[in-house]
Amino acid sequence: MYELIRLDKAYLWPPKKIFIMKLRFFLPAIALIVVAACNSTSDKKDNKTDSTATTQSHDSMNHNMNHTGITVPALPGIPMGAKVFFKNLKDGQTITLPYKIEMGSEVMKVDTAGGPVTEGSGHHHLLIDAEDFLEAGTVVPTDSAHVHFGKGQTSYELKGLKPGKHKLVLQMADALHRSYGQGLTAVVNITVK
Ligand SMILES: [Cu+2]
Repeated sequence: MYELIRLDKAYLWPPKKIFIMKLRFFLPAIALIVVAACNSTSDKKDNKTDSTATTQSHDSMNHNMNHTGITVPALPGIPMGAKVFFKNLKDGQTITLPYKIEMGSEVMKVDTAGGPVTEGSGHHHLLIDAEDFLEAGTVVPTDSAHVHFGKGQTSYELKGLKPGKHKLVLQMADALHRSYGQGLTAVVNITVK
């Protein structure tokens, strides 16, 4: 018995072994720190996502959307030949306000917002001096530069723009106000007299 303990002590005693033992405790400690750091980073990411989600659901509320957050259908693809266009606005046109803009579409059916997400249907949005298009899947913001036509409107009386050059973009989105992307946009640069 005594021999065994002695052997054991002898085995552990050389400083080399102690160093290895220290290392064995030290490494998990480093691993823990790394893990903790990673977690705090992903926490920050989560917070960011959460705040976006809150903004989106706030937008949703503005549009009387019955968004439960449980099942979100995928954004439908754009059918062949589908397009949107300004019926009575051409690039470079000069207009006098108020001006009744007519919004057209081919293949895509114009529907109300908030209903079921249906392929080949959506509603118009007018982007005033804003983006050229909104990435597919991006929820169209609700502000003075982003007008939703969630009741399925196909015309809009444009007014309140200062004289000068302006960019108007027609952007179609699905029932959940998610942009169909650049494929369903029309851009005109106009001058207001
Ligand atoms: Cu919308």
